[in-house]
Amino acid sequence: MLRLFQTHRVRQVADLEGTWDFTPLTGDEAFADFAAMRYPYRLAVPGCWEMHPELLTYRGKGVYRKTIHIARPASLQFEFKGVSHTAAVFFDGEPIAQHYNAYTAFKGKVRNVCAGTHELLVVVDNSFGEASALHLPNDYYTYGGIIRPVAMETIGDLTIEDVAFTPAQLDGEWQADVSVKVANDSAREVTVRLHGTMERHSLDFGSVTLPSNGTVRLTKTFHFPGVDSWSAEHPRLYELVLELFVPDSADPVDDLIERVGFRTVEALDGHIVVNGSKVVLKGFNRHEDHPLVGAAFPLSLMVQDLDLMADMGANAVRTSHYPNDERFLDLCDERGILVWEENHARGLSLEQMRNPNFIRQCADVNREMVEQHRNHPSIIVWGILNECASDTEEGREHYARQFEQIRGMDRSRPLTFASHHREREKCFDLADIVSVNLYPQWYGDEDPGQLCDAARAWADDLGGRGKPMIMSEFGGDGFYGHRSPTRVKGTEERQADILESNLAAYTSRPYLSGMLIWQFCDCRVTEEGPWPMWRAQTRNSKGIVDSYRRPKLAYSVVRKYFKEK
Ligand code: ADA
Repeated sequence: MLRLFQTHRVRQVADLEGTWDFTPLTGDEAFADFAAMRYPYRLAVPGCWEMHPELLTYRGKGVYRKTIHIARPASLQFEFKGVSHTAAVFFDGEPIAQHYNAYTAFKGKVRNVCAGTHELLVVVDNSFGEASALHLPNDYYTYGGIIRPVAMETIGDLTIEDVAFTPAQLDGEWQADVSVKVANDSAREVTVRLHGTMERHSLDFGSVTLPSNGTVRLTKTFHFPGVDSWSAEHPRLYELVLELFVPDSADPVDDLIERVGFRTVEALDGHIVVNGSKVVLKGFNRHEDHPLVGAAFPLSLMVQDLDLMADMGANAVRTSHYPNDERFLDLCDERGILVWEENHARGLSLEQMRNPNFIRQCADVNREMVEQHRNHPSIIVWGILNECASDTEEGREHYARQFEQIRGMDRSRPLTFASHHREREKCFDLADIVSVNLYPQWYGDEDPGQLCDAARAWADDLGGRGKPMIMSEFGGDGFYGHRSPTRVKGTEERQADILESNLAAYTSRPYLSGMLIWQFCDCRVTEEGPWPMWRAQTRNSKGIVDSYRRPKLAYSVVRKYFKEK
């Protein structure tokens, strides 16, 4: 399943979910060898190759192969929702797309494909090294494979490429800027008409002449009297249907359907304000990780995660530390879960930020995250660069550049980053929301309430005065089933104690705009690098549920503070 709603009615879309041929590569093979190679595995797509008993810890390159049958001559567009972490895509031997980063989508087009049988090859690489500035040995696992869905679309020369929907409220009435990119892939100029509908509202963009092999962006502000707002309590969604016409034809040549909601977000007077009302985020940091599927989540497990969070009374999730699967965001839209979506970077030192690919790879993931996910009303905060070198002048330049890039694309959401630098932080002034990762009673003995007050004071002194503040990470390890009346570190009892004291402190501090527990579920960590030495079982065990989603003792503590208080 690609999304939770149908994104096209005119354009034909096929989901390429299934089993694909696969072979690992030693790295010495030339592309010419691929056709003659043996493909000894049939792996699930979406899926992670680590789910196969012979590939449990395989890191390197591999080729996925899929045979495609086309009944009539057509132009095709393939959309890969996520390949971990580098992909090169070939159609009948011709390169059609290349992409780095597991957590954002990319497309490749093939024009004028004849009827018959064709071959799609995807060379996937999850290796670490200088070429990869963001995927590196870390406190989560970089899996290998085609981890999110693949769509095959039949397209004509004229297409609707994307839409950006930005709602605003004026004198109590909703309006929205709707910006649509249309493309002409033919060698001649074409005049087209773009029209949209949203329930009883008609959105007329008028006509435009598209240059040959060119694109045009049409932007208009529309008024939507009488629509309902989207909120956590009433997450009302609307389908925005866009259709493209050529003159003298009532049948659209292409379409795009997006699901949108009407809501505003501001960082105002020290609070996060959604539709004019103050909100306090109570929720979790969550890695997309599960022992049964790795990072390739089926809908059922996404639903289960959100059901468990709801059972504990959470209203928010942070997509630590990368953009999430669109279907998870669709679910958050439907359920009124408030989302902090984050770009992909965790704990990079200044030296790692000096990787020659860092700036470009961050710019790409920021652009793709915003362009691909901006229409989700559930996303109320964009985050960047978790726990990187924001305590240095050189690091600050990266934070400033990335905030500027994101603001250049989307001014409708506040921006933040999670800092662990305490009073050495240099970037609070750049963000709209101050967020701090502190682990009182786990990595130190401090009292959570006193530390939180101290953090507010540092933030005030360091450029964050008047900005909302979120406790973006806190918690401690608890090994599922490890119980002891000694309550020593690592027991479920001790973890529950840590959650109890932290939540008691944060829920009673009205200046806080959020508290996000580290973390929702236990997750696998990389076996290379320093992490296995620091993480028993090569697992970060701070989950409130274990990796199989079995509740630990802390579950009922969280439930008490989020749901019952
Ligand atoms: C950090 C980091 C998380 C995780 C956590 C921990 O704050 O942002 O990814 O590593 O610490 O468990 O120590």
